[in-house]
Formats: sequence, C-alpha cells, structure tokens
Amino acid sequence: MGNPLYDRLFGIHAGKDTPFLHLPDGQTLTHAGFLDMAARIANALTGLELEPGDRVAVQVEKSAEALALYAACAQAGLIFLPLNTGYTARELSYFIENSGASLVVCDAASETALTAIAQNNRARLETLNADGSGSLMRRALGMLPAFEPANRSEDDLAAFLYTSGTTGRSKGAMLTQANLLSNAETLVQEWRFTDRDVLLHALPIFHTHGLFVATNVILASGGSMIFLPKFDLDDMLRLMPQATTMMGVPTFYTRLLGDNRFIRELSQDMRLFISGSAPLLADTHSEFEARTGHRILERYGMTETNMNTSNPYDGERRAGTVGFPLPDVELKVTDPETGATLPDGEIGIIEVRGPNVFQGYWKMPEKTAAELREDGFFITGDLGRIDEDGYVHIVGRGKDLIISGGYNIYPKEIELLLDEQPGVLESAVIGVPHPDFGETPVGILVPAPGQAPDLDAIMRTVLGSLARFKHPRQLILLDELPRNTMGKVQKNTLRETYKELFATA
Ligand code: MLC
Ligand code: AMP
Repeated sequence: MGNPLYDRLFGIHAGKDTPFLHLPDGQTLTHAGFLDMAARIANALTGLELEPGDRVAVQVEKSAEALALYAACAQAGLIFLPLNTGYTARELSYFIENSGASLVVCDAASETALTAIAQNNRARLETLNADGSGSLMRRALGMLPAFEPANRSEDDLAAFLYTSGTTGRSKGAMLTQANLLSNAETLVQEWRFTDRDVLLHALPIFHTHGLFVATNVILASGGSMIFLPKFDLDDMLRLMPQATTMMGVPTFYTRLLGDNRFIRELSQDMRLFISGSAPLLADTHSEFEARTGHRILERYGMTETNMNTSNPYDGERRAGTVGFPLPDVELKVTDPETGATLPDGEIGIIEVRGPNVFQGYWKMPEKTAAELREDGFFITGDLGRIDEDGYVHIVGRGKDLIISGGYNIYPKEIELLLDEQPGVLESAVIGVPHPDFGETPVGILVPAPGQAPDLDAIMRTVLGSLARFKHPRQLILLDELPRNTMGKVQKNTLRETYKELFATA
C-alpha cells in the first residue's frame, strides 16, 4: 500500500548525498544522513509501543533532530503535533489532554513541569534538547538507520495543528497526508522550486509556515535549507548571499529594511522572497523593491488550509493583494449573514475549498460544522474581495483575531484570564498597530465598583499563564467599555482610541 507522505517527501531522497540542512555550526546534513536519523527515531518511537494513528505532542527547539522527528512520525504513521515553544505548562496541559497524545517530547528544561501532566494523561515523555541531546536521541542512536514505512493512505491523518479560537479554546486542526502533499507539490510548481534552491529558513517549525510551506516545499523539490534556530538579523544578513529564496512573515521584511547593512548586493543571487501569515504593508513591498530590486511574492494561508492563494511567479506581484487562488483551490467571497456568494468587487467572508482543506477539528464536531460547510467550503473568517483582475484582497477580519509577528492571538483567551483577576469587572483585549510585530494586544480593564485592580500583579499572573507572545504589551484602566445599543463592546472604537499607543515604539 505504501505511505504517500513519506514516499513523496522523504523516501524520494534515499541514498542521496546532496545537502539538505546547512546547520548553524557549519555542518551540513545530507538527505541520506537526515533519513538515517529519521529512521532511527522511527525505530525508537515504535520501541515505545506507539502505533500508527497515535499522537506525538512535540514542544522542542528548532534543530535537525526536531525536523527528523517529523519525518519519523510520517514514516511510522504517527500524527505529528508540534507546539509553540512559548506555551506555558498550563497551555500544554490542555493540548496533551485534548489530543490524547501517547507521547510528549519536550526540552529537558520543561521535563519537571510536564512529567505530571504526561502521567495524568497516560502519555510517555521523552526529552529532546536544542543541541540534539536528550532521552529520545539516546534511544534513537542505538537503533538501526532503516525503518519500513508504516502503510498509510493519503486519507490518513498526518498532523494536528492547534489553532486558537474565538471562544478562547484551542482547536486541533486535523490534516491528512493528502492535505499536506497536494499543497507542497502545488507550491513547488507555482514558485518554481528545484533541487538547486537553498532556502534561508529562520521561521519556527511548529506552524504551517515554517513546517508545511517551507520545509515540505524544499523536501518535495529536493533543495536544501540554511536552517537557523530563529530570526537573527546578523545571521540573516551574513547568510543571505548563500541562499536563493527566503520565506518570512512581514516582521522579517520590516526588520531587514530597518537595518542599513541590508544592501542590494546581499540579495543579488536570490531569486524569490515570499511573505505571508500576516498582511504585508504595500509600503514595505515598495520599499523592499526600491532597496533590493526584488518584488516580494505575497501569499495567503491558514493552519486549517495550508496555502490558498499566491501572487504569480511570472505575472504582476501586486502589493496589498494575496494574488490568485492556487490551482485546485476554489475561493469565493460570501455574505456573512446569508452565505450567498457575492459578486466580484464586493467585500465579504472568504471561503475556500480544495484538496488542501483540513478534515475538521479534533473531537469538536460543533465547531467543525460551524466553520466547514457540508459542501466542503471552509469559512475562513477573513474579510476580502476579488478585484476586476481576479486578485484577492484581504481587507480585514470577520473574526476577533490579532496577529503579532505572524502569531495568532485570540482576545477571548486573554479576556477570560483578565476577567478572573481581583478587582476586575470586565475586560476587552484589542490589537493595535505595532511597528515591529504589525499588531500587538492591549488589555482594557474595567474595575469592579469601588476597586482599584493592581495592574502589576495582574501582569505577573498573565506572565505565568500565557505564552509570552500573547501578553498584552499594556494594560489600561477604563471606567466603562464603549457598547452599542445591543450591548456589544465596540472594539473598533477602542482600537481607534488607542491606535497611536505604539506609534513610535
Ligand atoms: C517573540 N516575542 C513576540 C513574538 N515573537 N511577541 C509578540 N509577537 C511575536 N511574534 C516575544 C519574545 O519572546 C520576547 O520576549 C519579545 O517578544 C521580543 O522578542 P524578539 O527577540 O524581538 O522576537 P524574536 O524572537 O526575534 O521573534 C519575532 C519573530 C518571531 C517575528 C521573528 O515571532 C517569528 O519568527 N514569528 C513567525 C511566526 C510564524 O511562523 N507564523 C506563522 C504561523 S502559520 P521578551 O521576554 O524578551 O520581551 C500561519 C499560516 C500562514 O499564519 O499563512 O502562514
Ligand atoms: P493561522 O491560523 O495561524 O494559520 O493564521 C491564519 C490567518 O493569518 C489567516 O486567517 C489570515 O487572517 C492571516 N493571514 C495569512 N496570510 C496572510 C496574508 N498574506 N495577508 C493577510 N493575512 C494573512
């Protein structure tokens, strides 16, 4: 029967001594070397009695071994569940319980905090550190570098990616092998990736962008990656001349442009810069072109769908738009009230259908039914329109979402925590413009009658409860929240009032 995901992304490179990962220590790992590592880990995983379909929850730093763990899960038919390294133990506890993970892999630094959580959920726990050390690789190194891939079909689940939601509870988006493969193979064609490409990879590998867009595209094309642990401006400037392509969130581009050392010559051998995960300002697009001569190719995607649209490789890459639907992806703009398709030019909710669209949220049939129509269209919650030339524009969000440096933050999750704090009657969290992160959350608190909430103490509680990137960058006291006649909080009014808060930050 085979295992399409393993065969088409990984197995095709068996025996190849061509570079796959250029690592920060100057070493290069070949495709064959990477597959050996993955096979050893797959043997270690089955040695832990994991079986196809089991979930492996992974919160580790970016490393060759961490990526090999993804390959090993594909090979052993396990469902890979990567988690943001910023999540606190409180947040992780939910993911482990909700997913029913059989194995948790974490950094040794989190072992103490996570052991009890794993035990409570009858999950095993192994460690994997940024330098590749830890109990998982100790097991793997004693194993054979060969593993017969588990029989899987394209319809089998390959990964769960948790994405937060409007109610404050995260949802596990179930992605099949076909979801991942179809998108990777389409993007290789659309963006003309070949085995000569060297991708400057500074994104985290626990999200769609760094894992499924960047890594899968390189795997499917046979190219290599300069695999950096994180975005570091000095590293980017030093290594760009060795790369042919880069994928980044808009913050990557604004940070590069903010440095005078980023001169045209550094990118003269680059063939493509791609941006996504958050809106790229048209100004950034034109400033980048003026500095480098390159027009950034902007595309649009989501955890639930991988990539949906892209600006063209050859045609006009239009600033402020996300281009055209990818081949096989149907995209329509609908009336938020009735669901009826709107004529081109009108603003509505973007809906998408195609082989890239996920199978629903794990164990959440109601949420799945609310967002995924029976006819297969997924209601993205993004507001958009299609212009007269067919370019898709994202003009806002129908969902109450903040995107900070490419990370999604749902205000509800923060509001629920703020509402519980002593002296707080209610709260509203809004996104305000931020020069580095694009947007950043701000918490507006209304004191309970006669109370004076201690903002420092509240901030300390937030620090211990939520991942760093979700922390409101400021808390503000207000006598009451602006409401419309229906009693609904008018976040637009608050956003307008506080829009300059970080104008010069
Ligand atoms: C880090 N911090 C952030 C943050 N990233 N805070 C808010 N938003 C973020 N995105 C915290 C740090 O922990 C640090 O805390 C402080 O903010 C400043 O850190 P920094 O050193 O300036 O940040 P840095 O580590 O350089 O990270 C910024 C970044 C990174 C933009 C490079 O966040 C990043 O790589 N983002 C990419 C996210 C991504 O891959 N998104 C794709 C999702 S998939 P302290 O304690 O020091 O103050 C998706 C679908 C699609 O959306 O279409 O692609
Ligand atoms: P996530 O749930 O992390 O996958 O984030 C997906 C969301 O990111 C989308 O629903 C959009 O709101 C946003 N997004 C992704 N790419 C773009 C883009 N190019 N322009 C504007 N928003 C984007």
